[in-house]
Amino acid sequence: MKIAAADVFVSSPGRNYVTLRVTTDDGRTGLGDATLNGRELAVAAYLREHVAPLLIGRDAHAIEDTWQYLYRGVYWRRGPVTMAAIAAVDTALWDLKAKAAGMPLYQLLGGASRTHVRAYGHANGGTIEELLESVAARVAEGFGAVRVQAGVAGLGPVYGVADGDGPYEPARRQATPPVERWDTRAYLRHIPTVFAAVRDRFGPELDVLHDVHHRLTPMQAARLGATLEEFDPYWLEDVTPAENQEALALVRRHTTVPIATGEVFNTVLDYQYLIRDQLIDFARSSVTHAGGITALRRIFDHAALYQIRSAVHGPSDISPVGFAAALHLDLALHNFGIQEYMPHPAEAAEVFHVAYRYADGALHPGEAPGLGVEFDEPAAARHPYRPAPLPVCRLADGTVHDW
Ligand code: GCO
Ligand code: MG
Repeated sequence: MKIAAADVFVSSPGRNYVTLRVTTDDGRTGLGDATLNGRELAVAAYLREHVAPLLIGRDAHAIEDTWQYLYRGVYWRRGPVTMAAIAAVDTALWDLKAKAAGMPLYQLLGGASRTHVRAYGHANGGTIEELLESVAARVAEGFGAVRVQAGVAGLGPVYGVADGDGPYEPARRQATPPVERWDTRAYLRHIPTVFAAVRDRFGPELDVLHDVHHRLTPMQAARLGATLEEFDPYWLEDVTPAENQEALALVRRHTTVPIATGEVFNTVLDYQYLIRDQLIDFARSSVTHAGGITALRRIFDHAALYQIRSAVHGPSDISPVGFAAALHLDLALHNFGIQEYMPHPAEAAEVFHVAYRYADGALHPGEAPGLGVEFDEPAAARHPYRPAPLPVCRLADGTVHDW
């Protein structure tokens, strides 16, 4: 099974996706996701110009060797662009190997450790009342775990809150990044009232998650955690900027609130102290951004030594290919925690035909061989790439803040 072609597609069915399709000399195809939200064309060029030519003629079964060749072999290691490109190749090769074996991918990863993959849904609202309606909608869909994000009075659109009736989508189809306003003190005053209202309406059993999106200092995060403990959050996510692992040691000293992080990490080394020093409870990297199935499995195996569980990043900017890969891993891992589930835009279903399914707060990758995703090339061509940057955040005096 030698690699005969590696084609890169950038399509925009509702939002942008970068898809790698590897074809073998015996006519099989494998898919990988290389979507890097707002920087899609950089990964597409990396794959087309620097990776695809090296793949031709290689043994498609040699997954580990190909991973090491693309990681160690280039000298310039790590980084979101490189690791998304490696992830796409790795995922496509796992898809091919599982198809050649005639099995769903989770079987090659050790088989199912559970009957289904528990998921959390997103709820948001410009006001607390709107948020409560949104939580009620997720609960009606069967979710027992819901992420809650609410607007802060006076700030206008903020991270996690939908603009209009549709689902929340941070990237905007416009030439330059939209600007959002931020005020940490207003947020810190507001968020306990959000948790109080959600607990008051939905009781103690609902698992309530919240994403801080990297905006606080360690001491602000520590105080927030301590304040929210009485509402028993399932986790607080990304409380401080991701570059400084030691920040979470300060947070940990002051609160027992569970901490989740990792969606912007791209290697196990980004977790080096977080895992060893037990500073987190959930590791949130994705197949797409952390170097593929091979590398993410290693991160979670390392985390398992310290009772840290998986919580794979699953926003709409992970394509159905990357999302299916996550579900196979989720089903097989012993230390699975929970899976984020944010449905894709409706048009994505024209391009990606998926075997995975959602029901009653849970997902299953399905029994189709490989990942269980088919890519429709003509449909993708009907949805050409459109630039869509992520927002930037500014304080009242114009200072750029962490987004
Ligand atoms: C999440 C994330 C996303 C990111 C998005 C950026 O928890 O799902 O924070 O909503 O903002 O992936 O591209
Ligand atoms: Mg997040």
